[in-house]
Amino acid sequence: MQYENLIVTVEDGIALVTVSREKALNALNTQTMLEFQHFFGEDAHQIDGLKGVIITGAGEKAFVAGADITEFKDLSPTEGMKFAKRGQDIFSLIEHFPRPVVAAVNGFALGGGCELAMACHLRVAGEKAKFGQPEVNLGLIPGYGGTQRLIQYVGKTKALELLMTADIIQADDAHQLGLVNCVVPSGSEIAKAREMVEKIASKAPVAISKIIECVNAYFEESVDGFWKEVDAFGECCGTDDFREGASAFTEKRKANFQGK
Ligand code: CO8
Repeated sequence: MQYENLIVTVEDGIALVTVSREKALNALNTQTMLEFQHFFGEDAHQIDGLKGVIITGAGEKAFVAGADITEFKDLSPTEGMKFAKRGQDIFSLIEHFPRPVVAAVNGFALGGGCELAMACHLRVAGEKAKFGQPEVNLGLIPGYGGTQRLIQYVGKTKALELLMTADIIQADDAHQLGLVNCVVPSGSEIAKAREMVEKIASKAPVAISKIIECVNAYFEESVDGFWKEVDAFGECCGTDDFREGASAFTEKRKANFQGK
């Protein structure tokens, strides 16, 4: 697909996806959302030897400052539901992607931008990053999963506070709350995200994809996470990588995983 608002580059098996609408602080308009859908639904699955994906925002000011407010100010209730459902489905593609997806948060991550970061498996924040769900300022609530994911990371007490006050918090506070994995000097977010993806890529790929499935299962009402784990454990036992990992351990050498 020809992307207009996403810049996608692949280097050493790591895809870097940059949301590139700097003049609108990388706000997520419909085109950008459809591009995410295409990337995580199709294109990313075609990249040979993909180790993981890093998502960031163009420029120094914003990761993503939210959904594009100019696009949804006249939505009817039915249109609003469609908008929100489509966004949730797209972010779910990210959450269920079988390789690690890391948000390199380089500035404002507000509203849909914070929701995008939360749909990723890991979050690296630059020290100038700022997080918040300011939708109530607009007479709205988060629609791309924010009410459901924020609570998973920070717990009910803090989630209700952030969602109802619309407070914008600094990177260090986000780290203390468990919303981000680490805080790094501004400008080194992508380098740190790469380091994390490389580390994960040295492990058995099937096992990594099963970890993602099982952890997601904890939050899915219709799935018994413990059974999911039993099934996934069994599947891992059937992989060449399991035999390789176990042999490497006994032979005191580094495992050479093939993802099979
Ligand atoms: N949408 C569209 N344009 C935006 C957005 C946005 N979310 N955020 C910033 N911009 C634009 C501004 O309009 C401005 O454009 P212009 O230069 O043409 O006037 C440009 O980006 C620069 O922004 P500012 O001049 O405002 O920059 P400041 O440094 O003064 O302020 C802020 C930065 C604090 C980030 C400020 O821009 C701001 O508050 N932005 C809006 C943040 C926000 O409310 N985000 C949540 C949006 S709602 C949402 O995400 C809901 C998600 C679920 C949707 C479900 C579908 C129905």
